[in-house]
Amino acid sequence: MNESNNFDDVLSSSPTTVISPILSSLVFGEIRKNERKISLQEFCNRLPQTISKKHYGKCSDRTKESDPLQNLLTQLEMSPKERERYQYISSTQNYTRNLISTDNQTYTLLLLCWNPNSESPIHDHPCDGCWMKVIQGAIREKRYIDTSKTKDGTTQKLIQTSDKVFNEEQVAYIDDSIGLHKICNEDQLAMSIHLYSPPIQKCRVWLSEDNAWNYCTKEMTNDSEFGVRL
Ligand code: CSS
Ligand code: FE2
Repeated sequence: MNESNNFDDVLSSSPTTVISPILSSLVFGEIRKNERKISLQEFCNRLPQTISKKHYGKCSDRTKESDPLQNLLTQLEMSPKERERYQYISSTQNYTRNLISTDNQTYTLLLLCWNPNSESPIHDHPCDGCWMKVIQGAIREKRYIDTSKTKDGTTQKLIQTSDKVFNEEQVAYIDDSIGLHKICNEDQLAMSIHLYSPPIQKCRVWLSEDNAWNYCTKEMTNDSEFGVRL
């Protein structure tokens, strides 16, 4: 089902024949929330078109539910079998990175498995965007801004701007124009799907929020690819 078909469905199922633009967008939003769930297979089939420049531009507000990629991620429901294939867990790491799909050009899709009481360092995202959907447990995201970059920034510290818990099914979005973040799992094993566009090979990590200049570059490595442990 593509976007225009969805919209046709909404219009044809509406009891009114004339819908104002504002009303139609509200109706559309409501219907989108209730859209049917899609398997990982269908998600991967629809991803290239949804992400392609032709259908997706910077004009979309990616922080909103109406964002085409947020919307597609919201619909995703991995079956236990689909999850089983990618959920490689390692007790010796904070989290594992498990590659599900990539075209090596426009996107990378990963399943991250977070051990209990684990966290990532504060890091950036040298790509146009990072979408995250929690599929098991709860993920806490702390966001920061680097004040050493702003004209009046005098402290040279990272300043925490938000602290939010994302529960199962919730989708988050971040890019470097929004800030840096750190992901924490304070409870049982958690899992999240991460979509990076374009793919990222490295990022900057900070060991402390006290010094914005104290960062290093880290190569991103996968722990499994397409269901095969590396
Ligand atoms: N960026 C981290 C996960 S938090 S978005 C990573 O890909 O390893
Ligand atoms: Fe991140």
